[in-house]
Amino acid sequence: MNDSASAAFSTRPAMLEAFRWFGPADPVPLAWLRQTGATGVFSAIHRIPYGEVWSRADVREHKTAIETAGLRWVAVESVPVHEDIKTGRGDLARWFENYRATLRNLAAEGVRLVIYNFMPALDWLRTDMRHRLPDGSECLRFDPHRLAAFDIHALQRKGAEADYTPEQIARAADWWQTLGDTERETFIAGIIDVFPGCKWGLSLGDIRDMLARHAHLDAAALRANLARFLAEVVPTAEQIGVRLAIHPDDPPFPVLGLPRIVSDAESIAAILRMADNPANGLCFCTGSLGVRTTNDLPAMVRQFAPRIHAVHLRSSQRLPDGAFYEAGHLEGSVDMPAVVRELLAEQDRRQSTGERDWQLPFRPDHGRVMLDDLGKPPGVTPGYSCIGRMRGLAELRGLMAGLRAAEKDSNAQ
Ligand code: DNO
Repeated sequence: MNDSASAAFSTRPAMLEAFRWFGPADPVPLAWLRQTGATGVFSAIHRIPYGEVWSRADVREHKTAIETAGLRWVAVESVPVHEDIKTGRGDLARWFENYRATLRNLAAEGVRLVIYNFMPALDWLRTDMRHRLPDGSECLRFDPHRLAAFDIHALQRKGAEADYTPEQIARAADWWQTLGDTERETFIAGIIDVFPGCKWGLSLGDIRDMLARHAHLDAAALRANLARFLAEVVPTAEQIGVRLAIHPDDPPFPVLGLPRIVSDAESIAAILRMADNPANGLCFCTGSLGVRTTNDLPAMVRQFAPRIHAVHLRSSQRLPDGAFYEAGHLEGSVDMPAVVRELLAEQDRRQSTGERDWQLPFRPDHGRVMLDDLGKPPGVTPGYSCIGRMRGLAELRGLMAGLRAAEKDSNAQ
């Protein structure tokens, strides 16, 4: 084989491996991330309150910490969207201008990929942060009847019953009865600690207030508020070379009476049309989208390919009663090889057309608590233990290497 022929058959690059880092308070330090073999970091400056500007100095400091550890800040996850923008009430002009200012400061420091979500009030939600699997490891799990127990018995939301089936309501009541006071407290805290990246110490009263602020909001109104946000920030993003990537709803259906608008191919297509511009893109999260039986993930990658800017790889096992738990990265209900094959095809397209930043960054999303991490919680952030995510990364790395090797073999034939 001559040199040019061997170049044609050489293995093409895998996607860019990244790990999430919650900042200096993360119990998994940057030095460990480096040892996983990942080269990129998805990270945010969590200490800055939602809506406030990230100054250039803040950005530089965060970036320097990552680079000093030998890693690269490939995606901001997330620049949070202030709640007023989602509800459409309040000092919107200020929040839009702050968001644009943050994007400008990030771009000025060379950070040009920004993930965000548009889930009202709550980020992701599970009903069990420590579900024990038969092999002794632990994972995150969602059970509709437990959410019903939270909603009806703990939160006592008016009209909550209407959102559940009679079976779920009965199961919720039975299950709630089995819990003692301490168990109830632990269960409630697990749900309302909103976002494990930043513990806000919220109370049930705070959640009631948050929900009340969204009471007037249906899916159409929330969608209109997202369209307004995009109209306000996408032109700036485009001008300064920043790509925005919306994260899907997790779980991908309404919870606690709150609308969800980023859950399937149709809703995502509508969002991408709101500003038909590459700066308005998607964070493709297989874990979130894979919970909905009707979502055909490989087809969705093909449909949205050029607009996918960041990727979360993880799989959930769906159960017949609507529950799901977070399975191994190559197990569960997601056809991971098929999804990754499509993503690699898109990356190849970008590389061959000479696009800047052609390599698609992904992170192994969530991971089990296993081995030496068992018993460490609450020190370990739910979903973000080191060893479980590293297992996921290793499996995904192997999957990509295998797919690339198979391509090489078929090219050679
Ligand atoms: C959960 C994450 C989400 C995600 C945000 C993006 O582990 O995937 O919290 O970071 O929704 O804004």
